[in-house]
Amino acid sequence: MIIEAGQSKFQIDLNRHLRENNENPALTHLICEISEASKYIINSIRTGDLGVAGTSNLYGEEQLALDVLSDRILKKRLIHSGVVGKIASEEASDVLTIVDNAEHLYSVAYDPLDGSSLVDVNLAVGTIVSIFKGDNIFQTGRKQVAAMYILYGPRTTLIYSTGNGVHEFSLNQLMEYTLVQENIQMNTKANIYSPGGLRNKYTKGVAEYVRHLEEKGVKLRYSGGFVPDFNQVLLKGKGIFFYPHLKGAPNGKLRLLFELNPMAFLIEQAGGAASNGKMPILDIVPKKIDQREPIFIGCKEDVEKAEEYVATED
Ligand code: AFP
Repeated sequence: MIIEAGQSKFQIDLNRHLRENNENPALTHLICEISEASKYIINSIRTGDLGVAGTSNLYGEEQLALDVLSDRILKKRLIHSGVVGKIASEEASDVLTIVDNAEHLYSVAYDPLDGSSLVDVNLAVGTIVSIFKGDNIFQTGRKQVAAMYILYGPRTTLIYSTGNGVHEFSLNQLMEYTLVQENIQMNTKANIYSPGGLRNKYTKGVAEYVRHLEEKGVKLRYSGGFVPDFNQVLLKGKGIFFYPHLKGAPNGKLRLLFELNPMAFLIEQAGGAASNGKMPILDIVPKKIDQREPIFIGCKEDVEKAEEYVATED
């Protein structure tokens, strides 16, 4: 990245960062359009109706008005971007085709407001986006050309990667995303862990893994929001998040297309790892839009250790 004399790198906005890293102009436009949509989502969170929308998504979860509103905001931006051929939203049951035979365009899978049930208790939530080239949204996560998330917390921050490192931006008072740090890298070992799911539903291997972490003095940090919990693991660089397979729920809770693929892309770009307990998340071939997978994501050594404990269950 070229920094003009006297120019602090921290005044670099998202668009300029993408351009100066010679990203594809259409992909740059798409990522910037998503960042623009996030500003309207912020507004709906800060001022929106927290009431229930009355509809439900394909998981049978009642859609909060904010889920529906955020989905509408993002979908509209993607449809009018001119560079998107297919859309899959965590809030919809089918893939939406905008342009037929769109090999030259992008396909986008997204969770418009992950953790929306936390908004009414004022906890942090986020938007998660996965981007593929072409019109096949059921490719393995390793084929993503970009992944990003926006975290609506005390600060609004945006993290993206196009396969050339992981970079963090913060929204300033002028509503511009300006660079905070580049090429975020994970450490090898965790000192925090973020365990999802009911503990009394943990299988033997996972329960023993938790005991192993606690005996190492690893501290528990869990908010119930995947985006803030993952962001803490990534930015502290010393953590592991897991929402494992459970007794009665062998695939865990989190969705492969909308939550796990983008975060797995980011963590591997940052030198970490993401596994379903048996194989890398990014190598899983999606079979259906609402596919769930167990997830262990964070420091490479801790993910490998989790796989060892899970293997004892076979
Ligand atoms: P919602 O989007 O339905 O609020 O679920 C959020 C989430 O999928 C993810 O953000 C959290 O990591 C996970 O649920 C928390 O699940 P538990 O409430 O079972 O811990």
